[in-house]
Amino acid sequence: MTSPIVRVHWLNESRAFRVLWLLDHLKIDYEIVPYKRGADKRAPESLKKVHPLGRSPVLEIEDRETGKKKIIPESGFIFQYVLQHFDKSKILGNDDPDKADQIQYYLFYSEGSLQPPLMIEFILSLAKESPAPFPVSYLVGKVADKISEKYSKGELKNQLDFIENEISKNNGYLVDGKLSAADILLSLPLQMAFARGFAKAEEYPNIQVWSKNIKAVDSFESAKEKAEALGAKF
Ligand SMILES: N[C@@H](CCC(=O)N[C@@H](CS)C(=O)NCC(=O)O)C(=O)O
Repeated sequence: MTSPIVRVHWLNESRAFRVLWLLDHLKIDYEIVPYKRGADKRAPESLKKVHPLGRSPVLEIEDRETGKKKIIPESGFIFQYVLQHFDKSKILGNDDPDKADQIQYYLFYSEGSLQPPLMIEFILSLAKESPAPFPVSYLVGKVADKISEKYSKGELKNQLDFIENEISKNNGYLVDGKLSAADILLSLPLQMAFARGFAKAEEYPNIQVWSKNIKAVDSFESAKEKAEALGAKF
């Protein structure tokens, strides 16, 4: 059986970089279909031709013999699909069923639990930065701070404390003391939490070391080069 054509619908400054990293780590040949965000930061309409939601990443698998295409949206689902179909020797999965379940858990956890408070913090920061005359700017700032204080800041802390502890219990990684799909998927939201100033790096030393260590692999560099060739900034 011939291997299918694998295409990544990649949007700049998005969650899609992780899919390149995942595929590079598994040494899977793939094509990149690039999309560029507009001035409004949204994806171009052409992405909706791939999947109606018009979001990236989307993985496309094309059977070379029949031409039949399968469209796989949603980062966690893409990771699950790739592990199931392209990682038979469990390079980024795990032979131990309990450990494999833990990896699966993180594939759901990323968008289900970690991204929501991060997204709220991000929207609140945009609201605070948006130009508005006084006293509107003052009131918006007050309301944003209140929502952050009552919900998203505490919830983000809850999530980061959990991850910090898991990394310490699992010898520097999320599962089984070695790089897995879980680490690659969580790399982006955890990096964002600190880069956007929603959490202080010095309060999470294990996450900082983890973040550096997981990127010390050839697959990160090769994926980065591919993304940079398309204009990505790191
Ligand atoms: N839950 C989805 C989220 C996909 C998503 O929102 N992607 C963003 C980039 S990180 C996007 O395509 N944004 C473009 C837009 O909103 O127009 C996933 O994990 O893949």
